[in-house]
Amino acid sequence: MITLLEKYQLNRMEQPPRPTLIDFHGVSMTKYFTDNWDNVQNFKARPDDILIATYPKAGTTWVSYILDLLYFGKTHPELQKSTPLQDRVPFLELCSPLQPSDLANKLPTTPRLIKTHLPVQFIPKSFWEQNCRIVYVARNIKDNVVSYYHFGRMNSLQPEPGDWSTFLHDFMEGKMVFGSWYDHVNGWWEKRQTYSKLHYMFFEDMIEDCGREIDRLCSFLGLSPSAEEKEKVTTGSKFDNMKQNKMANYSTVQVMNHKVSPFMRKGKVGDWKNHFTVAQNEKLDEDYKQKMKNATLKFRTEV
Ligand code: PPS
Repeated sequence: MITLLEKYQLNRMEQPPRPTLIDFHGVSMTKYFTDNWDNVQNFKARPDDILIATYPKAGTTWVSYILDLLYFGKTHPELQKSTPLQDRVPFLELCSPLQPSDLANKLPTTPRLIKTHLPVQFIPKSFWEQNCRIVYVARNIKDNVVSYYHFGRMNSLQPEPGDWSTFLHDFMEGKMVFGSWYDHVNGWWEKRQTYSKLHYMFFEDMIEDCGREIDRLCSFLGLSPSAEEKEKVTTGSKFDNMKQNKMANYSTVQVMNHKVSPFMRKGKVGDWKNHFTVAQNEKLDEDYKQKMKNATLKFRTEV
């Protein structure tokens, strides 16, 4: 049987209808991330799997590409030229013909790098049982919501974003795919206290000094790239280079309309200042104070 999305893919002029949000065990989701739930929950992680976890738009692609270069840049340079990043780093919970089925088990390389946006309580238990390494990337709320808004505009697998002020309101309410930003970043932060193989990193730190963050990643992963290899990773993963790189910029994904907003959009800290009104900024600061009250987790909205 042909699915709706396949039908729309056959006709490249059309896009699938926008999904609507559903309440899934208390978290807003869409069917594209829940339809395959039993398989997701039964996913068989391997001890050397590396999970890259983020709230959407926090720097998943950047860190995925860095890890891909670190692990396979030297051994499989041909893959980076021929295979889009989204096919080299499977999206754990994505259920759509955009991703070949059982992609993680068909990867030609190990360790497997696997991407997820799931909140910590939804992670399949095999990742914990196998004591897998997990890299979590978090981004300050203001730039995160701006990036998510533009992503909603350009990606027809996302619910209709509405206008900016509606989107911001919904975001504060947690009415977003993958739920509340607050719950996500805090949930993973708390997990870090009890699960030692979790490396929690920040988009802003990467912008400030990507080389330093790559060193920290390598030390977490037990990697020791040569100076030349590290230079290749640092250069290859620069925003402008990734933006030009068809294998890393999502230009091959049909449901994304890069003319509306490119996937590799700005890649900055502080773009929120071009979007928030003074009143919106005050409202978000107030919301933040309420919801992050006891958190030791600190973000920077400027670098
Ligand atoms: S997704 O769809 O959730 O996987 O998106 P994600 O990759 O997490 O986030 C996309 C944002 O990350 C920016 N990005 C980068 N910034 C700086 N340097 C590099 N190399 C880089 N790669 C991706 C990307 O531009 C999106 O942020 P915005 O603010 O929208 O530009």
